[in-house]
Amino acid sequence: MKTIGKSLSIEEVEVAPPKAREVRVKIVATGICGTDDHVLKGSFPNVDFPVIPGHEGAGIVESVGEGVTCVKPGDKVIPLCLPQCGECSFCLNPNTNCCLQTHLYQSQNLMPDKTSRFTCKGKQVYHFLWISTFSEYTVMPDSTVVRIDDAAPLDKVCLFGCGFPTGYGAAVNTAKVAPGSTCAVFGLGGVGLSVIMGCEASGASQIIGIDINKDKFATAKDLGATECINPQDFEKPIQEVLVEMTGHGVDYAFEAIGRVDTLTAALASCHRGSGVCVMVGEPPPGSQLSFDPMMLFTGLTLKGSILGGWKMKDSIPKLVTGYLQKKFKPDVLITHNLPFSEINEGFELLRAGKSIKNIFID
Ligand code: COD
Ligand code: ZN
Ligand code: ZN
Repeated sequence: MKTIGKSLSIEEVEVAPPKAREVRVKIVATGICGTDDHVLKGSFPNVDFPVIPGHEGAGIVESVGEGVTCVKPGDKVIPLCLPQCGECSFCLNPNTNCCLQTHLYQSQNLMPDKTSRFTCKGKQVYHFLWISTFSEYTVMPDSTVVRIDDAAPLDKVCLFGCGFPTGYGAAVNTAKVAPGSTCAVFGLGGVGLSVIMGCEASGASQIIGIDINKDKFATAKDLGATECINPQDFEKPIQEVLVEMTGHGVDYAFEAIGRVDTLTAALASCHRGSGVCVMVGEPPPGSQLSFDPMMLFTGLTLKGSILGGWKMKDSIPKLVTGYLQKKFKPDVLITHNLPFSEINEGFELLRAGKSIKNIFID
């Protein structure tokens, strides 16, 4: 549980039974995503405290409320940090995965009936993105949970709740990286490394990883990066270095850090006639992007990608099945397996750049 200004504390929390169209899940494994750290730092918009964060988990359905037909007790499931209600105009639009129930359009700090299922010492505790995976039991609407293959190892496939599909999908869905192309990936955390996996799977011939932490380079190269560079090693701006390395700029640039300066650099490193820049990270609330509009005039494209463009209910089970068929290797991202009691140590490791993905098991 998190109260603003403090690290996480582990508390006894009462978790009420699911109401109609809600599901109570026993979380078996959860990862930490960079966004959870944004919540702890207070830089994720519209979070109410005290809150139970966590949005990259996997578990087993414990009970279901009235009217739930998509899952039943005993099913292995992944909670979805991006809902797919299946009914709103966004869900019916094949060109977006951003359901109107996401936190971008309505608060997900309380259940849809505006009450909480969490109580601690008699006081209400808030939900995070409706799924709060840093909890032994958690309740979520049925639009934010999906059944996965019974054979799926939950301590691995929890990564399909956010980090892996976010990065991989940015390359294969949002950018649609073409074979033989050149790519630059800014930020080599769990998300950026998953972008590299997507570029590699798409047949890119040059994949350049960019990070200020050189310790990330070896994994990036294992996953398909052809070169890795640290902007601090150059006198000139990194976009100029990338343009020189590729002739006229990269075909695709991905920003997976969540900063405006690196987004501007990613944009400027793209091929001016045909490059595609994909914004994967979320810059701090209230920030503004400033660039010469002539950059777009000759054909450069700037796009955003949330959760890799996947409609999550439709796609996550298929991705998990693909993992069981050895089509993806997100396990490479798991650097630490820790007991849940060490969750704060996990955040310390992430902030110190010593871990990529920490997985917590009950
Ligand atoms: N230049 C180069 N690299 C940098 C810089 C810099 N100025 N600053 C930091 N980095 C590197 C770090 O060394 C690190 O390796 C990497 O950037 C960031 O990695 P992590 O491990 O901290 O973060 P991830 O990969 O787990 O997550 C990154 C996101 C950008 C996706 C995340 O923080 C974010 O912005 N999330 C919100 C976007 C969203 O909605 N995502 C989907 C749901 S969470
Ligand atoms: Zn995330
Ligand atoms: Zn919807």
